[in-house]
Order: sequence, then C-alpha cells, then structure tokens
Amino acid sequence: MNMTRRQFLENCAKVSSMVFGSCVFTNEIAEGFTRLSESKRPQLIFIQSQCCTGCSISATYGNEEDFINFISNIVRLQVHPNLSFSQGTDYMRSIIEVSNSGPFYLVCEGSVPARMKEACIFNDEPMYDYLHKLMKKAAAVVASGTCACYGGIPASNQNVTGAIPIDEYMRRMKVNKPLIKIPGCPINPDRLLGTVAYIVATGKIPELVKGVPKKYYPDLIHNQCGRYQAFNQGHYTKNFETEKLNCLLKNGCRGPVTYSDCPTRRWNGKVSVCIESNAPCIGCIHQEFPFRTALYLEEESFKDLTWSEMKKQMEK
Ligand code: FSX
Ligand code: SF4
Repeated sequence: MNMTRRQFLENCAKVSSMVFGSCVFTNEIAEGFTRLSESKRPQLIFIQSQCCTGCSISATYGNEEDFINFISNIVRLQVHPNLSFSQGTDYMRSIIEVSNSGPFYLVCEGSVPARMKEACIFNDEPMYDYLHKLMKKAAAVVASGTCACYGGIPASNQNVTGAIPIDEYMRRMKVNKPLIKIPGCPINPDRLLGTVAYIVATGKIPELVKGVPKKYYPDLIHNQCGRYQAFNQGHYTKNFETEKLNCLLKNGCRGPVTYSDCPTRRWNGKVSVCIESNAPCIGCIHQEFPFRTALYLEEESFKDLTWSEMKKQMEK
C-alpha cells in the first residue's frame, strides 16, 4: 500500500497514541518505521491452541481500520488460522516456509493441553509436541489472551485436559525466547497491535511488570473507575433498570482486584467499557479468571467482611 507522507505520519501518530496514550512519540515511531523498508517488515505468525478464537475476532473487528493498517504497513501477516485461505497440508506448508525463511514473531493464542494431548492436534501431531519447535525459531513470543497467559477458561475447574499457559509450556520445553503477555478474555486490540508495533518500531521489548506491558495494565480498574465517587459514598446498584451510575461492587464487580487501563483505553473503537455499560467487571484480565467462585459474586458472599477480606474473596 502506497502512502503519502501525511498519511504515513498520521499512522505513526495513531500507533504512538495506541502504545503510549499520547502522540509525543510520533517521531520515534516514524523513525523506526522509516528504517524498515518494505522487504524488512517483520513477519508475523498466529497460532491457536485451546481457545475460542475470541482474541483474533477482537483484534480484527475491534477497530478494523487499525488492523488493516497494522497488516498493511507494520508487519507482514504471513499465517493466521482464521484469515488464511489455505487449509490442511497447504496451510502447514505456509507455516514451514515462513518459519524457515527468516525472523518472525509468534503470537500464541490459547493454553496448551499437557495431559490430554490429543485435545489439540496440529498437523497430525499434538500441539504440545509441535509448538516448541516453532517457538525456538521465533524472534519473540507474544501470549495473546488470558488462556495463553494464565490458562484461562480451558484450565478452569477440573482442567481435564491439563491446560497450561504459554510461560509454563516454554519452561517445560526449555524455550528461551522473550515472552510478552497480553491478558484479557478477549484481548483489547490496542494492546496486541500496539505491543507488536512497539517492538517492530523500536526493536525493544516494552517495560513489563510480571510479564505484562506496564503501559496497558498500570493500576487497578477500581482506582480509575468513573463510579469511584459512588463507591466512596456507599451508593450501590440494587436495580439495574433504574440505577445506571451506582457502584457495582455488590453485584460482583472485580474492578478492585484487576489491573488494567480499561476505563481510559475503552473498547470497540473507544465506544464504551463494561462498567460504563452497567455491567460489573468480571476480571477477565485477572490471573485467576474465570475464578473458582461464581463469575458474578452475590452480595451475600461479602457479608460482614472487611475490605481486604472482600478483595481476597474476589480473587478466589
Ligand atoms: Fe481465551 Fe483467546 Fe478468551 Fe477466547 O485467543 S482469552 S477463551 S476470548 O480466544 O484465548
Ligand atoms: Fe470499583 Fe467496580 Fe465500584 Fe467501579 S463499579 S468503583 S471498579 S467496585
């Protein structure tokens, strides 16, 4: 895709605000992309283990224009299970060709079944036995979504398949590559596209806290919430029909234990965010998601608890 200089700088400003929340780094991003000639745009492979595909749907549909810009100007998206026309052996051939042709970044979605290995088969081979070979050729690995980062829904309850997250899998298979985790069920497109764009443009890994980019998960949702005043004043929602601005704590909101910039980054092209739509935060970014207790905690489960006991209850 050919771009005018103005379009190029507009795109750099978009990436800058996506990654940093402001346009102040537009020049740095522009320099990075200028260094990358068309032929050097890094290759990207997506691969999916146990997941619902929601993360890819979120990345591609969340803000379609950003995704098209991302695959047209920032990376060369070579293989994606939902976007590739090829199937079966042709699809496998594309993965082999790309992975042998030079450096690539690997985006892993989903957790890996370590006990019931046949739960996820790839090219007639359990994903558990195949994935590490691909990882060892990658420049860096991005774990996209809560399943890939922490096990998520496939690892919940009795975890019959023995699903493990990508970091645990890499440890077991002795894969020593940089790993960046982007939790969320599903991921917010900004966080995935922004992280990869940052690595591509600067050649650096963003600042991480417990493996996740600090920029996207800086503080508890509760501390940034638009309903914090209602919480302070003890105005809690009892009737969803008539009360649309009250605190959702007693409806099971997990904002007090979940680190994310959701309140400011927002979703669906910045249209809204769960709490603003009057839905309690379900903590989909939390390490324990989907939790052993009910997804929406009842007011009863908080009865007579102190604030710190309540928070412990939310993390179970
Ligand atoms: Fe898991 Fe993502 Fe939730 Fe689904 O890739 S984080 S179930 S939205 O698809 O893995
Ligand atoms: Fe905190 Fe949730 Fe209430 Fe917001 S709605 S103030 S995140 S408990």
